Amino acid sequence: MIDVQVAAAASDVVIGLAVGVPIVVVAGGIAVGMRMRGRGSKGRVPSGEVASDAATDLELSRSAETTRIAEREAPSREPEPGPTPEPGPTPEPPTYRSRLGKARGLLSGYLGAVRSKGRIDAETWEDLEEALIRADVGVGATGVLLTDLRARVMSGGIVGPDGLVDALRADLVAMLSTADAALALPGSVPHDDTGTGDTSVDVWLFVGVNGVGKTTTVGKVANRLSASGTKVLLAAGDTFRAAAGEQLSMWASRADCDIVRGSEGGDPSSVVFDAVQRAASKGHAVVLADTAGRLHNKANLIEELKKIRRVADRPPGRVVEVLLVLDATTGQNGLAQAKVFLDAVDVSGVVLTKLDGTAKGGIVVAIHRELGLPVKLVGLGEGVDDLIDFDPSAFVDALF
Ligand SMILES: Nc1nc2c(ncn2[C@@H]2O[C@H](COP(=O)(O)OP(=O)(O)OP(=O)(O)O)[C@@H](O)[C@H]2O)c(=O)[nH]1
Ligand SMILES: [Mg+2]
Repeated sequence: MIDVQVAAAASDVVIGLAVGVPIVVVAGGIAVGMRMRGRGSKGRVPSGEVASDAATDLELSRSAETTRIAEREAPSREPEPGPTPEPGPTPEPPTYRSRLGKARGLLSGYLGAVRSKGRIDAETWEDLEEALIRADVGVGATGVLLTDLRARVMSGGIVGPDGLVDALRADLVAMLSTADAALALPGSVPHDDTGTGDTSVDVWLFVGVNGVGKTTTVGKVANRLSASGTKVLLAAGDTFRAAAGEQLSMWASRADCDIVRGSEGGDPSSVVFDAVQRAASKGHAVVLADTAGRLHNKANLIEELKKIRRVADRPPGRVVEVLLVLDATTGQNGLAQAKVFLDAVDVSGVVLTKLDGTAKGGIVVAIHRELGLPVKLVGLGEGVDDLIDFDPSAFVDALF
């Protein structure tokens, strides 16, 4: 981490010292240590870019100020046995199979009943329909799946209950494999770090209603990109809630990346604008922009998102991902919310969070079918590593 609270000179963006200082204090020695580690981590910055990473006088004075405050405050703290521990690493990497227990539990009852019969009869179809509807696959997709399966049973293409369950599994995988779920990762579009040519900065926007997991997802993505050597800058575009910037700062520390914050109630577009400018001048490959999930009314929210997107797309910025974050536990209700966002910003994909805590895993199918959007990432827990790429086969296998 280089400068946890940085803001460029634009009018209403200020350094988040008021909130940042307690973080520095709480983080104690870690904060200073990580800052130093960040300054020394040029190994992950492409060569030839050293000059662009040199701190300006203004930043140095800000950094020094932050450090001074941390040192001044330090003695007043209660003695602690050591630095505040960061959340421990996830014991084992998340897998669909290990985290989709609830969804599998729901389906396995029905599928077990189907399999245990020696034949396919009316009850078989009722069981399958109920299973898919209860898993939130949606009425439309359930109808399509069952119509296809019935036809194949009638024509003799599917024989017996086991064959039927296998065919359903294959159909689901096929249905989920149609959309392009590849992320526009930094490097997939050329980025010139020399500062002489293309200095464009990739911007990812994270949108969605409040509480779905936007900020958490930004943190997880930042951690992943940062760990793979990408220089990431976070933009705290949720200026609506006082705690939002603070929450993102914690993630910036955890992911060892920089953050630009604005003042509470400030213009989020300015925050994103400043983040892009800073990224261009400092050689960050990507800006991950958090946004507010709630404003005074829906029209405000939509207008704000449109503006953020417009501003983020202004050179040197270019919006390469607009990820709609949806909470799987809300099931079909989430789809209605989603449509509002689709109308406002050109969404490139979905991040489906909290799949670990729901039996409604089938919502993935409904998203593909009804929103016409690929699910690109899936949240399988609250930890920093609990985000994985969407994999249709692994996902469906974990349900059966
Ligand atoms: N179990 C589980 N919890 C998650 C997941 N992703 C996020 N959460 C939790 O969901 C809650 C809300 O997450 P936030 O990231 O604050 O949501 P947000 O969309 O930024 O919310 P607002 O800022 O209020 O709009 C937090 O308690 C997260 O830990 C996930 O994949 N699984
Ligand atoms: Mg948030």
